[in-house]
Amino acid sequence: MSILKEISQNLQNGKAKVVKELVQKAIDEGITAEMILKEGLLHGMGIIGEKFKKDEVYVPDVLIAARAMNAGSELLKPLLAASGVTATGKVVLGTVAGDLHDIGKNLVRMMMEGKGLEVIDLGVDVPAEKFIDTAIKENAQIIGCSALLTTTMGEIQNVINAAVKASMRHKVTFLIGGAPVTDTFAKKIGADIYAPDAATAADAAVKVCTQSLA
Ligand code: B1M
Repeated sequence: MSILKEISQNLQNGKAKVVKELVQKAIDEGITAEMILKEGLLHGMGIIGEKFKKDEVYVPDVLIAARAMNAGSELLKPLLAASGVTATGKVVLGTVAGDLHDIGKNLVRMMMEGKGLEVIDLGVDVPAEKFIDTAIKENAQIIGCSALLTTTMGEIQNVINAAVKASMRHKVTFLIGGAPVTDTFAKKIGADIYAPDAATAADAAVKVCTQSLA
């Protein structure tokens, strides 16, 4: 079995320690961080997602797989960070209220930090007001909202509404993403940018921060 397949398999089995060791081994063998992420970690997470949908695995199985995913991706952080691009800017990032999914958000943070941006990560289940209060206090250029559930994606609209209420909507760019989120949805709720993946989110954030400096 190839090392990437082994990473995927052990992630599905929730073996965080083994996943970490295998990720380190793959790095030492010269496999790129992008490949380890896509064909090892995300591949395994995708299979877990499919099984979860079909009721073949349950919440605890998904949770331990998620832990293994986070353990493995932490090792990739410095490598994904070595992008050569250095930007300045501040992003307030979080998963919206009612939503506990953080793997995608963590990848967005890693990619943004890799490009030199300062990311204030508010974590998961973040109330709308917390996004706004933090963005005001930190003078952030971007508010990034992640949502993974069809039942929580509407919360992004509440964050935008809270920005309008606080008379600071014009001061920030809303960058949004997450599996159920689409460009059409972003336009409908008045968000500025929809990014389908972490790399696109980081590139878009750099563009916004570069423009706001000019
Ligand atoms: Co959840 N869950 N989950 N879950 N879970 C999904 C999302 C689901 C699709 C599974 C399924 O049924 N197939 C389904 C949602 C259905 C729907 O709403 N349509 C679901 C459900 C139903 C639930 C619960 C309700 C289950 C229950 O309790 N009965 C529950 C809800 C809890 C809550 O949040 N209140 C629940 C719980 C959980 C766990 C806690 C067990 C765990 C999360 C652990 C954690 O995150 N620490 C979990 C997981 C892991 C998943 C799946 C399997 C994997 C999600 C993931 O991490 N994917 C997921 C199934 C799936 O997606 N295939 C599922 C990998 C990650 C890299 O992708 O987050 O999409 P993703 O991020 C992508 C892009 O979306 C984008 O970039 C990333 C890629 O580069 N992106 C952004 C994300 N955020 C962005 C922000 C941006 C820009 C881009 O800008 C700011």
